Formats: sequence, C-alpha cells, structure tokens
Amino acid sequence: MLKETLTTRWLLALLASVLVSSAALAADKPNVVILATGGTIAGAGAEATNSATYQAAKVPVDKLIAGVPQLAAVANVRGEQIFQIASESITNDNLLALGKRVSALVKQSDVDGVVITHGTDTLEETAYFLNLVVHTDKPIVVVGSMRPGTAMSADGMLNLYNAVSVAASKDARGKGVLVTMNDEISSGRDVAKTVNIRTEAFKSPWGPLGMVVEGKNYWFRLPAKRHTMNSEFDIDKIEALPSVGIAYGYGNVSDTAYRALVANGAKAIIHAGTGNGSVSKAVVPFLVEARGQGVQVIRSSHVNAGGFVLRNAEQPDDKYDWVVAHDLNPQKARILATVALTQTQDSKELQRMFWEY
Ligand code: DAS
Repeated sequence: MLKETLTTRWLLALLASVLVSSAALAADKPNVVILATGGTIAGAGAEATNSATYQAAKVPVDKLIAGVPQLAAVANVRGEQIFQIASESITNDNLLALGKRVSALVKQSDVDGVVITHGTDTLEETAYFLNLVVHTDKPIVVVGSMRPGTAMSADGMLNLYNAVSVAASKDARGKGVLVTMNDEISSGRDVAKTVNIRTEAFKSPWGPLGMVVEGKNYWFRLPAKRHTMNSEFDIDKIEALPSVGIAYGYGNVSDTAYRALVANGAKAIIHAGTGNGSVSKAVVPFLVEARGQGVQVIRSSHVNAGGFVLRNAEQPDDKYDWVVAHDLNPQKARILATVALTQTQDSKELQRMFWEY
C-alpha cells in the first residue's frame, strides 16, 4: 500500500515538474502566430533539382513549422492556415480578411508578433497594405521564398526562421510592417520583387532597414513615411475595397486598356508610365475624359529600379487634376489608391496621401 502511494506521489511530482518546466519555458519566450497564405514557401517540386518547376501553395502551415524545429528556441509558435493560394491570385477580399485577422491577433495580449507566409509575386502589395491599415507597433513580418522547400538550397527555412526571430524581437517594434528575405529586413512599404528566379529577389530603392543574422537584428535606418500606428487608415473600419486598375504605358500604346478599366468600374486608374510616368498623346484625351467622369488618374512609372514621379514635371497634372505616385511602383500605387479611396474622393487629399505614405 505504502509503495503504491509513493509511486503515485512520484508520478504526480514528475507530471507537475514537466508542466511547470514547460510553462516556465513558454513564459520566457515571445508568442508568435504564423498566418499561412500559400506561395512558394509552401510549394513542392518533384525532385530536389526542381528549384523553379514546382507547385505553389501545397504544404500546410503545421508542416512548415515542423520543418524548422529551431523556431521553438526563438518563440512559442502556432500556425493558422488563412488561405492556401499562389499570391498572383490574391484578391481585395483576401487582403481584407488577412488584414482583419492580423488586426485581431495583435490586439491579443498573448500575441507578441505575427508572421505571414506568402507568395512572392504580390508579397510587396500585401506587406504595403498591412503597413497602411493595421494599427499596432508589434512586429508584423511578411515572408516568402524563391525556391520550394523540396529543392536543394531552398531558402524558405532560413527565411521563415528569420521572420519568426524578427517578429519575436522587441527592437522590431514600431518599424512598420517588415519583410525578411535573403537575410535582409526590409520595409513593407519600399521593398519589391525585382527578379523572378534568384533568391536575392527583393530590393528596396532606398535600401533595406537592416539585416538579421543568426537570430540577431542589425538595424541601419528607419522608415520615413507614415505607417501602422501613425496611419489614418484603419482596417477595422474598412468593409470593402474599391476597384483600381493598372494600365501599362509603352511605344505605340492606345487608350484601349484604359477604356476597358473605366468601363469595368475602376474608381482610379494607375498609369504605369514610361520614364517619368509620361503619358502618350494617344492616351491623354481619354484620361482627361475619365477624370471628368470622376475617375482618379494616378501617374506612376514602370522603370524597374524605382520611379520617382513629380507633379507637372513632364505632364500638366495641375491642369488635368491628376495625382502622382511619387516613388511608389504601379502595384504599390494601386494599394495606396485602393485604401485611400475608402477615405476620400478628393484628388488633393489623394495627393497628400501619396506624399505621406
Ligand atoms: N506563384 C508565386 C506566388 O505564389 C510563387 C512564389 O514565388 O511564391 O507568389
């Protein structure tokens, strides 16, 4: 009888120590939630030599987490599979759902940071969107990969480790939405995918904010534009996003694409212009007509190292009541215009927003 009692007590003591130690372990680590949306970081190819031939959006979030056991040393990590899509197919509704989920999570006292795993094709758009609409100073880190996890020298594991490490870092707070790719920590506002088949794919025209090496962050600059806590846009007050389309400028262009966008209900047209956001004389008359119908016209540049469009430089923006996208590439200009149009229809207010965000 005595022996049984002692054994029971010993087992209870052992159970208690395990529970206490795991609770203690958990208590001393930040809590990071990974929201998985798909992309190459969740991709799978047939062979290890398939670094470019694979299917995106196949691996579920729990397998992504299990594939990097070192995450447990950095943070208490749990995953949610919010979508499982290749990011070229992300819609405004997806952006709204993701933004609202992130906003709900960062309000929780038991969440210290959020990581979003995402396809690289529109990663820059989602990162900028969250930078504009989520009111928090907690780290939000968007991450992808250029090779699927099944390939030799896959980049997803280290990218994910870096993302969780940054999201768990106190010194990453208040810096806006961040993107960790290829050991760099970039601003979600500035960074863009500049090549489609190398791991060093993401670049910012003004440089990264810092680097993350073996779980330590090295910061070199801070974002200059308004974001997150300092933004006038709030995802919790946005229930729908208007349609904004992009039309590409090039030699021999006609106004056909611009007409189709307006006919399809676009509330603004982003002109992805040549050079300084210049507009062909074959397109100007329709854009003037569209502006007269209340459609906003925003001039961006499709030069690939980063445009810098100024008002009235080569086009009479004041005369036509057009807006310039400043240094935002066309796809980021679409994101800001989409969010801004939930707040205003005034072109002068729009222009202020393009200078400030
Ligand atoms: N199709 C690409 C995407 O989902 C794959 C990737 O690069 O992530 O964005």
